[in-house]
Amino acid sequence: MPVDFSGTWNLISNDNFEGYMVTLGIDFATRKIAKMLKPQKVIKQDGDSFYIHTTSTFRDYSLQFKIGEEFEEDNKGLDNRKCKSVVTWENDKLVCVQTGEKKNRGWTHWLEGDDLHLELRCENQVCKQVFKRA
Ligand code: VLZ
Repeated sequence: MPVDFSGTWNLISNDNFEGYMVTLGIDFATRKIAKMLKPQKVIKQDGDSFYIHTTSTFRDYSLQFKIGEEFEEDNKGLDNRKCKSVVTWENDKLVCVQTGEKKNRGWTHWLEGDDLHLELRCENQVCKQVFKRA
């Protein structure tokens, strides 16, 4: 039985979100706002189906996918680049590969104790976020 990520999660730390956003080409003004945000994630996990909603006072981003099924991702409100994404289990980690213009793009979610961890990758940049249950 895989891990259950379901729940509402609040950001408590955010390392190198700046580097990640620079690599994605997010402009200076947007980065200045975005790095001050404390986004909340709402995750609904039902078997192989996932719904991940990241909300903030500035912008929201939502994603729906099934494990192993490739989908078109538009990254709307982020860098707006389209990519082909697929999410799989690697042991108890949820791993997304986002294939497109940017090399080495993707993310990994896992649980550590009571915390939700997220690593966001793009090219040579890694952003590390930690969330606690709301
Ligand atoms: O998360 O890809 O949980 O999509 C931040 C919104 C959303 C704030 C970051 C506005 C999305 C930023 C991170 C403006 C540039 C992400 C995945 C894993 C699901």
